[in-house]
Amino acid sequence: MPRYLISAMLIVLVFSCTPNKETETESTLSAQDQRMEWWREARFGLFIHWGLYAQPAGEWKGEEVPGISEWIMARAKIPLAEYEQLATTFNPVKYDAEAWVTLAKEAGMKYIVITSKHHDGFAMFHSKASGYNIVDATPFDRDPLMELAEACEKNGIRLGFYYSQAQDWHEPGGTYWNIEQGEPHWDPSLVREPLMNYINGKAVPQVKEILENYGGLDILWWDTPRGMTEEAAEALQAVASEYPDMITNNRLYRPWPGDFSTPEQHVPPTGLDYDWEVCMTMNTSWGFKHYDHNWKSSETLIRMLVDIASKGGNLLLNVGPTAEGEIPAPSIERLKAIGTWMDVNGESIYGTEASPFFKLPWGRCTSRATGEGTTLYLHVFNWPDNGLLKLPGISTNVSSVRLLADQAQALSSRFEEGDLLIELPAQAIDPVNTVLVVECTGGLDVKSNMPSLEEGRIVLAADFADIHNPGYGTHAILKGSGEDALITNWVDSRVRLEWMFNTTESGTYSVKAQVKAEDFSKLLVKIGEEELEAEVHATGSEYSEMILGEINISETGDLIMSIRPVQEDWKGIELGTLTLEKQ
Ligand code: H79
Repeated sequence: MPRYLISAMLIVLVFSCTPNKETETESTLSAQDQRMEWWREARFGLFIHWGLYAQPAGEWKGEEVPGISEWIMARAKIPLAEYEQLATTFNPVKYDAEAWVTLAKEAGMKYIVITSKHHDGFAMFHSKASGYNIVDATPFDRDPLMELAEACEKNGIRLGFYYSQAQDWHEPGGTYWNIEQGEPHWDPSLVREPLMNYINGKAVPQVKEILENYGGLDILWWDTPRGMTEEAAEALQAVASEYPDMITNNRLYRPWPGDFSTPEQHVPPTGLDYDWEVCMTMNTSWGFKHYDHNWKSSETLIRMLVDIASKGGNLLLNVGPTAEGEIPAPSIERLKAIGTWMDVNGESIYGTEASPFFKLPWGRCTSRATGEGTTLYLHVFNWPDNGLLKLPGISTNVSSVRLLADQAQALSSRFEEGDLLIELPAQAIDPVNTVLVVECTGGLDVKSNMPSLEEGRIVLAADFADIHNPGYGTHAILKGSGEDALITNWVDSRVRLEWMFNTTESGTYSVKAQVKAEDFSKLLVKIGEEELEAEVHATGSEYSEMILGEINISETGDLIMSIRPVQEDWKGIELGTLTLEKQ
């Protein structure tokens, strides 16, 4: 593709990232909208990381290799010739494509994305372009991706292939993690060649193969544009462009629009303007790692899917099958639990749109436009003790409120001071997430409940914080709600908190916090460019209200305040409500 076309695509990206849709050309918008239609409806897919790395499974020569298992070749600096030996024994005889696809389908997933070639360079499909592939280089005389494509076709599941287009640790022209820093490849026997040798000799031919031979892919999932050039991106995009119905992600090059963006291992705090898909592991590694037992609970995963849907995104949830070809039992258990929930509640996920509310302390909301108005699905994570569920700042006509799991039961509701109050049964039907269906007729007007300046104060409750926990590490936990909400277990110094708030007045504000600390700690409060380093002294076992200091807010409007530990002075604290007080 010529350079000017790439530039034109980037311009389209810039425009399509802005809410002003009128700036897009109609044809661009409708072609993209058309191919994205099923994906936006689907909301939930299965990511599969499967390759030679499943065999060492995080261990090399008796040593545990830290990090994600598919990176073992780079992390343990394994020479090519040694890593290649894995192929000679890779024989996943227990592989059953139909079983994998059925498992995904029963979990409520609508699509699957599988690694056709990861950074290690080994193709999990039959490739004429490189003999380093599962059919030609292993005793397993089958093409597992062909079998998967057939099972997907049979079961009505959409299929995508992941292809690591830049990093290929096996090729003289492929890139690797530190190539941009000028570091050599760890294996000196790999005599370097230009990137384009690899792109033209392997990546382009293999991408052609996967697009031609597997019945037409629904998604092509690029990864890590490390060391990519515009020329390389153009060559690969030219192949992808032959398939206008296929969706691609934003990782071909940087910056690159693709059809959707790809937050990895974290859920963005609010919705994004562009289509987006969170990719997430169930434990910590993507590829199978035999001693990675850090499993997220089914409850966490169900709520994560709902959280993402409430912000208008998709979830691509990962499994890492073993070298024998089996999906690990803890993953199966979780997929089944999600499936049980989706069987009853899928309607509140598929094809829904983002929540019209800023935040709901008791859970999340997804919505759907109907002929008569809007259906709101209220996902109640925390069942209120007083039996009343408050939907804040809403004005509409409510024609009915029902439990999604038990439609026969109509619930009473009333408006009070601009809020909708719903009378709930004494107990949640599902302690993880009980869904209510609120049918609204006519218009729907929601007044934002974003914390804002009132009578000189902005109150930032702990349950309005976005907790940014590290992918690997101890996670801070929110307990309680409203005035009683607390952030507990904030011991990892990489955890940071963020609040969105609105102010109509710039100037100096004092920052007050309810804190419990057993030891001295330091933290950094930041709003815009302004920073405040604050000391927290030991409070003993009780909470106490303390003034952290003063901070200048130079702008008005919607702003973000973040709090992060000062790494060297962090013993851990618990945090209740924060208040900004105009001086
Ligand atoms: O396929 C999965 C990851 O292998 C891949 N993307 C997802 C979907 C990915 N490749 N690179 N990254 C993600 C960025 C993370 C790189 C790291 Fe590292 C790997 C950080 C820690 C381990 C490289 C190796 C840098 C430090 C060690």
